[in-house]
Amino acid sequence: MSGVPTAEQRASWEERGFFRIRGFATPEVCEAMLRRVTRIVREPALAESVGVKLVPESNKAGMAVANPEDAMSKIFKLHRDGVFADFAHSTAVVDPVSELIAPDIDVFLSQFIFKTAGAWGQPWHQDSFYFPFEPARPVVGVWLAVTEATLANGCLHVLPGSHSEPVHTHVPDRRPGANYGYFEIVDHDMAGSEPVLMAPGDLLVFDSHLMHCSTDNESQGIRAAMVYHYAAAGTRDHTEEYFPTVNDWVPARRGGRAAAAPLSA
Ligand SMILES: O=C(O)CCC(=O)C(=O)O
Repeated sequence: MSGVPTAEQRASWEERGFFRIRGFATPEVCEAMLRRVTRIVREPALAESVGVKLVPESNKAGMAVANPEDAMSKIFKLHRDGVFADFAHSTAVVDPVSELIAPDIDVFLSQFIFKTAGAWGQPWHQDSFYFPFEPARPVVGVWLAVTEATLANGCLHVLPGSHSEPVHTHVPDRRPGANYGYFEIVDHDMAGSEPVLMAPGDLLVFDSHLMHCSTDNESQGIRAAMVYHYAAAGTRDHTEEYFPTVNDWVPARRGGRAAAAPLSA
């Protein structure tokens, strides 16, 4: 998408730490993503061949559900697979993201978030807490609304301007039964936060120091999102020294153009 980021988006990036692109992905792409993850969750052999990591929704453990995906929180490591790889390596994504990072970038993390009815939100955090990298930044996240994101179904909330903060102390999510890997910031006033309401296909581009959270899904439907993270090629990743890692560094842009997506499993 040429002309992105626009001057207005660039100003929002500098001052607020994020910008939004309305109608970025087509309904067909969103539907294809949802169809594919549903197959992956229902077919263990497929999940294994794609090499994903499945993370169940902790607060639904042991609950009887109609379909396996109803109890699934996230699927990591999708960015080598079909529609997910195509999106991650598209010129429309990597060109604007490279303008925020460097000409040569890698996609190193991807996750599909199901957020089905009753799923809990993720508490206030900065993604860079999970990214002990050299150089530490810039790291850019892109959050694609696969379905609508509303106040009722657990949209994201962001604290504009918080990207200029260092990474704060994060403590394990204090809710009994909280999801695997959830940590939260408890030493910062989030009073200036705002919800990010999204239509299917809208994209949020955000700085990895931006404080953000999501609320519980109190609706009867799904609030699905596909999230990718990008950093400069050649970044040294120390995650393994701190956490079990699901990072998988794949070239996304080289020599001034989008790098080809790896062949799917
Ligand atoms: O989509 C959500 O509910 C939370 C996502 C999030 O906070 C993240 O990807 O860092």
